[in-house]
Amino acid sequence: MTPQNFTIAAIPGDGVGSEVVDAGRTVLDAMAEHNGAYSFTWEEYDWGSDYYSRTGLMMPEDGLERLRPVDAIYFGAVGWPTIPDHITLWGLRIAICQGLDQWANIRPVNFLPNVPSPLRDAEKRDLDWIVVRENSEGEYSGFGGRNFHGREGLGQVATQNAVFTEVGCERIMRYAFDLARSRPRKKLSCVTKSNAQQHGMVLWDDVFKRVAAEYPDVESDSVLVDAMAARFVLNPESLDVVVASNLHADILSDLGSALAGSLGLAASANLNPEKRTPSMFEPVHGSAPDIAGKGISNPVGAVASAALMLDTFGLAGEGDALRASIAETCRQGILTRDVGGTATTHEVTQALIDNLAV
Ligand code: GGG
Repeated sequence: MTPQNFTIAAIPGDGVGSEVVDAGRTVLDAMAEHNGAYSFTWEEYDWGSDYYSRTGLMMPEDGLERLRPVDAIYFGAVGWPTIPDHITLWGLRIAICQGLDQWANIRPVNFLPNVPSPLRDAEKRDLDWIVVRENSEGEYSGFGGRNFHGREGLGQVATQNAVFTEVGCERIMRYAFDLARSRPRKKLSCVTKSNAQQHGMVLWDDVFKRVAAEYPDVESDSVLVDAMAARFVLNPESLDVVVASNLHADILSDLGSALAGSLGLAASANLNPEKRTPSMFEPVHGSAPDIAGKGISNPVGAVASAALMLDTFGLAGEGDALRASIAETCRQGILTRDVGGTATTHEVTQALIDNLAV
């Protein structure tokens, strides 16, 4: 039988991005070779901060058109100290997410064996939740401006507008409710700040209430973002699916992965759920310039993101096998420094391959 082939655009980006994307590719290729029923064709793109230094752009003008035909995008990280972060982020990661309408960003918070957590007795508690990030608008609308350069008196004025559309709110709410419905506990918490932000966040709340009425089998509540941050720490057992705006979810998911032990473990998927465009899979962490090039970055976030990619290819059994291998590798204590171990990126990657058979 001819293996089913998937074309994947690899964009390592900056810093540790190339180390963790290499690790993920090595693991995926090993799986394909072992299985034989599927294969991967990789297209490599050198877009990112080095590309910007050479061309003045983070990716070429026709970058999105080049990505459109692939089955998925596998992304590393973006950001480098010599270039302002808003240029690198908007020039690459956000350009792809918004340009390809990857409007749902899912970020599971996974607690793994042997990984020290700041939460007391985390390993004995049943902790497993998933942050759903609205990924197309909100505080990341890009609207605003900076005026009055050099003005006497008040000086410059900057505005940064958050934009919430009814369609944008509704599609992410429905996505999150469907996800909650598919999970055993069937719970959803919607994060808001409508007490202070009396336009966009009130629309967000109104849409949440309207959609919630269609899902009587899902237990749902609405929680202020500040209270939700406290709940992540004080009552994480109460969490199942957490849906939040672009900025709130970005912050809360970093808190979640820190509670799980390290940002280096956290996976994410930027999805176009209608499958009109390719989705993009990337670790939650950034480019980590302080450890880039040392061979000690944690490949688990990138490899767990690859497992999410296998799920969307319809190879869910393979995604589960990869997640099992991650858990087994941690159980064996093969961990990078960020999670208290001494293993290198390469050693963890090799263990992830070896443990696929366990
Ligand atoms: N792999 C994720 C990544 O590179 N993130 C860089 C970053 O600064 N992200 C902030 C954001 O997306 O809001």
